Amino acid sequence: MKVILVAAELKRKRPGAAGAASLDELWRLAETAGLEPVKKISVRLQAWNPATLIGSGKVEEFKSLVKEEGAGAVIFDEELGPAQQRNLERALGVTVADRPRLIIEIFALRARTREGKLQARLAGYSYSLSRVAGKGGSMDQQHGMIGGRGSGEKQIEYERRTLRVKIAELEREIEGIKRERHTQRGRRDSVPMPQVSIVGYTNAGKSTLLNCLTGNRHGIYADDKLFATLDPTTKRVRLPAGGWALFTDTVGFIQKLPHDLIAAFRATLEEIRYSDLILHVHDLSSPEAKQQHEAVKATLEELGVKGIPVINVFNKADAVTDPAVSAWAPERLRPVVVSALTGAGVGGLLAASERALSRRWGEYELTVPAGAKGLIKEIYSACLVKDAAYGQTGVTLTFKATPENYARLKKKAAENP
Ligand SMILES: Nc1nc2c(ncn2[C@@H]2O[C@H](COP(=O)(O)OP(=O)(O)OP(=O)(O)O)[C@@H](O)[C@H]2O)c(=O)[nH]1
Ligand SMILES: [Mg+2]
Repeated sequence: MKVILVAAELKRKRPGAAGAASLDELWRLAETAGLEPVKKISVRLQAWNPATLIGSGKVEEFKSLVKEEGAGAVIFDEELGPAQQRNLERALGVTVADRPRLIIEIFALRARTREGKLQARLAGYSYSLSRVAGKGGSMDQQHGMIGGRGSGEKQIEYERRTLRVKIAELEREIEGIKRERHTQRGRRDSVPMPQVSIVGYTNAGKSTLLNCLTGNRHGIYADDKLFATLDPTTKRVRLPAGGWALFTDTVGFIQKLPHDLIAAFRATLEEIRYSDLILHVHDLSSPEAKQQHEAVKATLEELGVKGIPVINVFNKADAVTDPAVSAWAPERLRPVVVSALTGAGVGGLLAASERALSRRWGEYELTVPAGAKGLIKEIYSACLVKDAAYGQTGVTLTFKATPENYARLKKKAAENP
């Protein structure tokens, strides 16, 4: 299906490269969703139109453009309010969507595992729920006289309730899978290994980097596509001194990542919070590296990731031809420059990872009531337990763990009198 892409910004904002880059990204997103973008348009507005985002003159222009191009949909880079979306659809006579909808669509198309599929569906329902909720006012205005005010509201209430039930079901199912994964992991790793999360902007080269680290170039699917990876993969990687660590490659981030998606993928993304080290992979060859860096940091913050050491990896060094492009790798980020494609610098990255990890695991002691079976199990699965002594007050466990993990468990123990 042919689609027209639109980015709108206010006139009083200085025109920046950011808007154009965002529109180019929207183009790639549309292609990823299997659509055929035919035109991209930037409009500069005096003010936002609450009914249609863009003014009525622009709406008319787009209407003829849609006909001319034979487009089946118009996609906006900005998030549209539910009423705006419907008004635009009515005026243009074709499907109107926004960036969040498109990204959610891509996730639904690309998810492979059961968990990934469930999470994508959950995001879709949450998105729809926010739309139905917003539908209320204008529906009544539109149909209040014909169907009677009451029936419109009943219909909305029914839709809302159905969505809520579906959302609750999906959340339960996802929670179940997450628990299963935790027990499986507990069983598998009798000696827990340090966990390293590979995060970064979509297409930065995370999967390629993990393939390079494991020495298996084709182990994980890597492709020049946005959101090539949706389901996390964990691989064991040998560190220079001979120990092992678990590296997890996961879904990439993007600017304006829909909140519904972040919420839906929380189960997957939460794992990042428990990692001992984060490798933040950047595409050094991208002129957008700086904006991408900020977008990833904001998403990590939204996920509640803090206090975990980060190594800023600047990838695709081999593809940097213009030195001005690579100028953005500020010293304060202590960049580790690599090429996952050629392997250059990857040995140094492993050594740096090892150094960061070795600073991380301390030895701790915690006394928990002998009856707190769940907590004891958790300590065994998340930490390296060296000793367990049964006494009057409970079990005293001596274990190695990260400070965050210890703080988390200590808090749980305190809540578990
Ligand atoms: N030139 C060059 N290309 C690279 C390098 N690393 C990755 N690529 C290419 O960049 C594209 C994206 O790589 P992926 O590893 O799939 O990126 P990703 O970060 O996993 O992307 P998503 O899973 O989509 O978020 C692929 O075409 C890779 O071949 C590199 O060091 N140099
Ligand atoms: Mg990937």
